[in-house]
Amino acid sequence: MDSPTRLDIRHPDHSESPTKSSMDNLLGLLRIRVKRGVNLAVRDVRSSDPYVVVRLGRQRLKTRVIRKDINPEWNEDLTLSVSDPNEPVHLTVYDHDTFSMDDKMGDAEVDIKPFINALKIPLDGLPNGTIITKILPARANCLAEESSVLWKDGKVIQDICLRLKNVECGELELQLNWIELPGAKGL
Ligand SMILES: [Ca+2]
Repeated sequence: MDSPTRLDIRHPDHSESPTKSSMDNLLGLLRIRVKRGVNLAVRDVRSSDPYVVVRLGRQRLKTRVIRKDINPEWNEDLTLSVSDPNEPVHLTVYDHDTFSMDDKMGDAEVDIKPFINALKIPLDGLPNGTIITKILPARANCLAEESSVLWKDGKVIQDICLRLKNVECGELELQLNWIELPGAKGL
């Protein structure tokens, strides 16, 4: 039989570029203000040199090291791109050491769903400081105290105080902000 040779022809036009597809899934940017640590664990002789590593999916960002302070004030903004609101943000505190491996000073997760859901509600015209959602501390989250999602200065923010796990002591204070991205899928 005279059958033509089948060729496996790939059509490059049909394959999406990774840049485009990741942009299609992008909801926007989550800006985490890492404000301060409170009563963090001692990992050197009398103090620690703490910094915070923030992870979301494959993204990993960190604050600067603050020397010899277990009540450090970072007030540093770390910005992550969000594609899946069900994915929690992981935070780990480390003690920087010059001549050995950095020691862990606890970790925590943040569920960003309540914050993302609040962003979908039309809020224009609400009085400044209106509380949209409150999240209570529970066994399933790492909250040290009640956390509020607020309408403040024309935007949605969430203040969070985390109790660090896998460590003897320490809390971490954060604030969540949202940045809409032109060209992204959005909420
Ligand atoms: Ca150290």
